[in-house]
This record gives sequence, structure tokens and C-alpha cells, in this order.
Amino acid sequence: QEPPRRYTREEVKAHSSPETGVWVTLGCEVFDITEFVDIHPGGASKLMLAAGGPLEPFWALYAVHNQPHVREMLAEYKIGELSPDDKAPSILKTSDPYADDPTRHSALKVNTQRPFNAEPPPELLTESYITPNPIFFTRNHLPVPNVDPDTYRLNVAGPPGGQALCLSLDDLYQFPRHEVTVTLQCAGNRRSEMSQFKEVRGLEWSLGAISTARWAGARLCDVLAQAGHQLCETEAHVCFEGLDSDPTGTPYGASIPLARAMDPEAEVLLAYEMNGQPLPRDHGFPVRVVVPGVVGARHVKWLGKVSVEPEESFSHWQRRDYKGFCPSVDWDTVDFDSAPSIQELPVQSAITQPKEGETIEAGEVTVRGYAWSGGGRAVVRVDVSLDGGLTWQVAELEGEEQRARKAWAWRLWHLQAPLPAGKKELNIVCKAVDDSYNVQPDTVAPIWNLRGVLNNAWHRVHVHVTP
Ligand code: HEM
Ligand code: MTE
Ligand code: MO
Repeated sequence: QEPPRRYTREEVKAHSSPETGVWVTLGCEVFDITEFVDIHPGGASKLMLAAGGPLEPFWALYAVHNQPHVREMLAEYKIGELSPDDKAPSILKTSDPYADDPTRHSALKVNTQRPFNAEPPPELLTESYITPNPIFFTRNHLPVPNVDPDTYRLNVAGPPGGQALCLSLDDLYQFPRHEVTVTLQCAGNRRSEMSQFKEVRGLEWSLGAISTARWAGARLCDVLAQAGHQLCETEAHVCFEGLDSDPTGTPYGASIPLARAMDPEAEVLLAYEMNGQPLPRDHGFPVRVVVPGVVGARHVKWLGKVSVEPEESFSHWQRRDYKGFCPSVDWDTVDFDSAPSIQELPVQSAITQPKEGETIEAGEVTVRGYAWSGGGRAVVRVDVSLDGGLTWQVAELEGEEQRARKAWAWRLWHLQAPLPAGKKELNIVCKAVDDSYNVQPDTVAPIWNLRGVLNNAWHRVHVHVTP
């Protein structure tokens, strides 16, 4: 084997544009990624930030790169190694962008630390109808901004001839206070079951990327009306920007249709309270959007800006993520513009007790779980099978009654049933039905998609029974 070609950091630095070629380093290895720039899944402009230097400071920010398939991809572009006597660069000493993140509850099951993504364990998730703030699932794409409530301002763009608003927290408190109980679910909830069927790209969420809180705040329709916005005949979207941003200064963003935002019955909130407390930092302090019945990604946290636009938000997370595709679409053929952004979610349910692989006592079994549907559709029934789906029993729904067309929060449910004598194992399955009679598909196969979103297949748990 030949010794690797050696380069100095100066030489690497001289390759930082498409004209000279684009080189980067990782550890002591040098890569020529000129050909990769235009096909980088995170975009060429982000990748170019690292051109001519080390990847580490950027990959520290995007943990998505700490995966084998990313390392393998990079390995193809290796051209050599740094000279052993070349001094370490000063850029590596850049401060950790996550150093200021809040401390978290130790019960949370952490999927990634930076950015912080974590879910409550199943046994705590359905312990209470309202999820306690410290164990509410957290889905951050970026470092948590530290917002001073005294200087905080929410910018609301006005229509032509209207009134742009610049609202302090006190200004926001002047709007009628509205409270609503809403379940928030990430589109990636239960992704790990989807990736067991076939590899997907995304965080390995179990069944806990869903939680419920009592939110209080100003109604978005009241704030928009104050700025002079009205419903219009032409297509329009309300775009939100967070105060969290990536190294290019691009904020997290998302949008919802104007018609939903202006509908008082849709109860879209600019929330400043979660379960009677100011929003915790991880959940958007001091103000976040809450869009009942709609995928978590549109509930923009640390809200900085609201505007009404003729098109959906141009954010990566609106246009290049959080969309569903046919199972045959792969990363070479995917056309993100061809699919609508996820808004209302489909009917969902999962078993939180017993847990996969658990051993239970003979005699009787208690099965517990949650059920929820998007768009305000109520859960009318949860069916449970103890024999893999051959026969079914109806579970008992608990928790608050749901309002017709405004069933924003989940139902918890349980089934207590005698066990057939002599059974050594059980295949427990659950499926919910909503008030449009939408049902869940029985397996992942027909709904599998490359991003691993929208998994609402029957949830299955296999347990052993002691004689
Ligand atoms: C996403 C590779 C450099 C920012 C990705 C993905 C791959 C990748 C394979 C998709 C990962 C997945 O979804 O599983 C690479 C390689 C790089 C590189 C090989 C170096 C040669 C960078 C740099 C930045 C960056 C320097 C930031 C400044 C991003 C972002 C995403 C991404 C923002 C999207 C993350 C998301 O979907 O949430 N990259 N990347 N990448 N990358 Fe990179
Ligand atoms: N808002 C901002 N500003 N930044 C984010 O990373 N993540 C979104 C949404 N709002 C996000 C955001 C996603 S994908 C989800 S699922 C929910 O917030 C999660 O909200 P939670 O962390 O309060 O559970
Ligand atoms: Mo999400």
C-alpha cells in the first residue's frame, strides 16, 4: 500500500471555491469534495461554509452527519492526509454553539444531544393525560436561543396599506387569552419501526415523539386582524420564523395556509404558557405557534416573525423535508416539489404497556396506550388484538371527551382482558378509528417512505407469558 499524499493546511485552504476545487478536512484526512457540493442533501451553500477547512465545527452542529452512511460517502472523496508536523488550526477552538442549551430531565430518552432530541419513555408517556413539561418530547433542529423576555419583540408584517406590528410580551398579553389542550406529534414519530422494515434517513424516534399540553396565548387570527390582514380569494400562507438559526443565519421556518390561521374555530395560538407555566426554553420560550391538529413541524418555537405570503415558507423544513412519498421513491429520484407539505396528520395509536419483549403474568393482561388523529378528528374507537390481528376487542377510552371537529388532544385507552390458558406468548396489536372512519394500515410496507415520516401502521408488541 502506498503512503498517503501529504498536504498542509495552507494547501487545503487554497481550495475553497468551485474554480480551485473544494477541499475539506476531517481529523487528519483531506477530501476533495468538488463533485459533491451540488448534490449535498443539506444544500451547497451550507457545505461551502466548510470549504478549505475542517468539517468538525459544522458537524458538531448537525449531528445528522454522525452516521455510517455519511462517513462512507465522504471516504470516497479522500485524496490524502495532513502533514503530521502541520499545526492544529485555531478554528477548532470555536465555542460550542450548544453550550447554552438548558438542562434536561434525566427520564428523557435522548436520540441526539446536539441538537437536542428526546422522548419520554413509554411507561411515563401515558401516565397522565397532560404530559408534564419536563418530559414533554423535544425536537430541536438547532441550538436553543436564549431570549430576553424584556427585549423580546414579535414582528408581524402588515398587508399593503396595513399596520406592521412589533409586539412585546406585554402587548401580546393584551389580546384575549385563549386556552386549548393540544397534542403535538412529530411526523417522525415511530420512525424506528419504519427503518426496521427498510433503511430511512432521520432520527430514530420510538413511539414517544408525541405529547399533550394545555396551551395559553393569543389567537393568531386576533393578531393578524390587528395588523389588518383579511382572508383573501387567492392562495396565501402565514409564514413563521424562529429565533434559532444555523451558521449562515438562516432561521427555522414553516408555514400554514392563511385560511386555517384566520379561522377562529381552528384555534391557532401564539402561545406563551404551557400547562400553566411560561414556556420552557426547549419548547419555545417566550412564544411559540400552536396549530391544533397539524404536524409538529409547523408549531414554530421562539417565534420571531410572522408574515402573510403568496407562497409557502421557503424554509428547508417546509420544502425539502416533512413530505410523504411513494415507497418506490429513493434519494436519486425524489422530487420534493412534487409532494405537498405535511399539515394535518393521519389517525394514530400505539401501545405503551406492556413493552416489547416484556414477560407478563398469566391470568389477565392490561394493555394501555394513546390514540389521536389530525385535523380535529375525534378518536371514536380503539381495537386491540391479543393474537396478532385475528380477533379484536374494543378498548376503553379514558381522559377528556373530545369536541366534534375540534378534537385536538389525544385519548388514552386501556383494555383489561383474561389471557387464554396455556398461551406462552402474545402478539398484541392496536389500531384506532377516527370520526371520518379513517383507519390505520396494518403494516409499514405500503406506507414506507425514504424520510421515514407518517408511520401510523398498526402498533405491535410481542410479549412472553409466565405459566
Ligand atoms: C444533511 C453529507 C457537510 C449541513 C446531510 C446528509 C448527508 C450529508 C449525507 C443527509 C443526512 C441524512 O439525512 O441522513 C455531508 C458531507 C459533508 C457535509 C459528506 C462534507 C463533505 C456539511 C456542512 C454543513 C452541512 C459543512 C453545514 C454548514 C447539513 C444540513 C443537512 C445536511 C443542514 C440537513 C439536515 C436535516 O435534514 O435536518 N449532509 N454534509 N453539511 N447537512 Fe451535510
Ligand atoms: N421551531 C423552531 N424554531 N425550531 C425547531 O427546530 N422543531 C419543530 C417544531 N418547531 C422546531 C420548531 C418540530 S419538527 C417539532 S416536531 C416541534 O417543534 C417539536 O416541539 P417540542 O420540542 O416542543 O416538542
Ligand atoms: Mo418534527
